[in-house]
Amino acid sequence: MRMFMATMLATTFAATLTAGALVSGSAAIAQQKPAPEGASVYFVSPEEGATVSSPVRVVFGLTGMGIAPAGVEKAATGHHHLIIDVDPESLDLSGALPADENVVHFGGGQTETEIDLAPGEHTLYLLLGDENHIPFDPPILSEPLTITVE
Ligand SMILES: [Cu+2]
Repeated sequence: MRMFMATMLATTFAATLTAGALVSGSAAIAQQKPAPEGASVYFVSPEEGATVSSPVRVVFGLTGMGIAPAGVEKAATGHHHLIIDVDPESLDLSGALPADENVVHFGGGQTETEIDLAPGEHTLYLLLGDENHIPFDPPILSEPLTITVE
């Protein structure tokens, strides 16, 4: 009888843990986290208005927070997203960001990249997302960076 009770308890405990993991791992019901005070993202390079050649090396800056890879839950951390030639206001910032040619995720925690861009003018933004790729509230979004690719 004693054995049986112990087994029951262990089973219940394991089931609770599994349910908890499912809940915290689901982006569908995850919500925006409040943005830590003073956190901001910015471009270290290239400079605003720069004329560059493709591939373009882009270096990301972040103050007031830390970087953590996607899937790793840690307070006051996130990962970078590079928004290319779309208005961030046109994206749904209340849920997980899409991944396409206009919204590039750096879920490995990268702080720089090289991107191929066609000749002409391009506008880039940096947008920080949490471990579920959801922007913070309010969004931690850079100023637009306008560059010309020759
Ligand atoms: Cu992401």
